[in-house]
Amino acid sequence: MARSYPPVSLIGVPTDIGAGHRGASLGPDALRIAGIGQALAARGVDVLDTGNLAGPPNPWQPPVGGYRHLEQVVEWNRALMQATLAELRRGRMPVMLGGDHCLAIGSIAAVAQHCRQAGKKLRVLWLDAHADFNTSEVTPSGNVHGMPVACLCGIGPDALTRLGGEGPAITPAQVRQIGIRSVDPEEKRLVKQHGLDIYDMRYIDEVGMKAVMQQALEGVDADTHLHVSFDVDFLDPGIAPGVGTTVPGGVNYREAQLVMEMIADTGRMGSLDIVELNPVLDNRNATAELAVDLVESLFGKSTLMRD
Ligand code: NNH
Ligand code: MN
Ligand code: MN
Ligand code: MN
Repeated sequence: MARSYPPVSLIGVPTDIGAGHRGASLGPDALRIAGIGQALAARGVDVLDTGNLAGPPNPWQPPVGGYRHLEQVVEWNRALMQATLAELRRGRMPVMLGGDHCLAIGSIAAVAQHCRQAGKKLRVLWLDAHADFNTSEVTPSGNVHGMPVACLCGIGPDALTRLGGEGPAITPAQVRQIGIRSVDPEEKRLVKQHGLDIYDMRYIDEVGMKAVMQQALEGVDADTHLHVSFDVDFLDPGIAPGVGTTVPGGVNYREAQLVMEMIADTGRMGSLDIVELNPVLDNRNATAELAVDLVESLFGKSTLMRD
């Protein structure tokens, strides 16, 4: 059955401040060039491109106290939190065009605040090869794109854990991670300690993506706001080479489509990050085009008579 979607605001977040490779800052334009705006409009969505946020340049420095570029990461995320809140408050669905995954700290801090005010339950679907639950003590790189889930759960520097006010934005119980296949040794200990709900690639192989998604979406109801944080390295590098941190053995094309289609079927997606796309490493924008194809499915495009 055809579903109608709320109006969408695209928010460009041209930063690679939290990443280990330069180039994710070009992601927003690569997604535009791949036709993300036109694809949504063709789905009947009222789509507004709000342009790119501004933020500090990448100083490309080694870590200080376990973080690279913390000050700049905070500045980008403050700006994004305000922009995301503004779109939510005027009744539009924010779609973040990243940018590296540190930007999910700002987007989800805003979404969490909005949900608290609106009395909605927040569920975060984290589609990624990585758990992104590192801390300054255990990070192998100092790159903050490996830390956003921990920061959102209150584990990290005050400037990031309190972005949206007092107290953590979310609890681990609100998060479902899918596609995971690279977790650093000490990060493993932390995700176990905090009870993160992880559907890793082995589990996907064993039970299949349909069962995984049914479990990850269990309990999503009319009062739920679903935030989808789509790290493009979730996908197998064979189909999605344009990311900084490829990990073999990722989600294939059909599995990815099913993930997006089952999210669309809930009708509850309220916000979306598209992150880690790195056009410098891509093959003629193929990864951006694939991301747009999958976003169409998130907005209900399907084969035959289902849409
Ligand atoms: N776990 C590694 C780190 O913290 C890599 C993180 N890279 C990502 N995360 N792309 O999604 O440095
Ligand atoms: Mn990530
Ligand atoms: Mn990743
Ligand atoms: Mn599609």
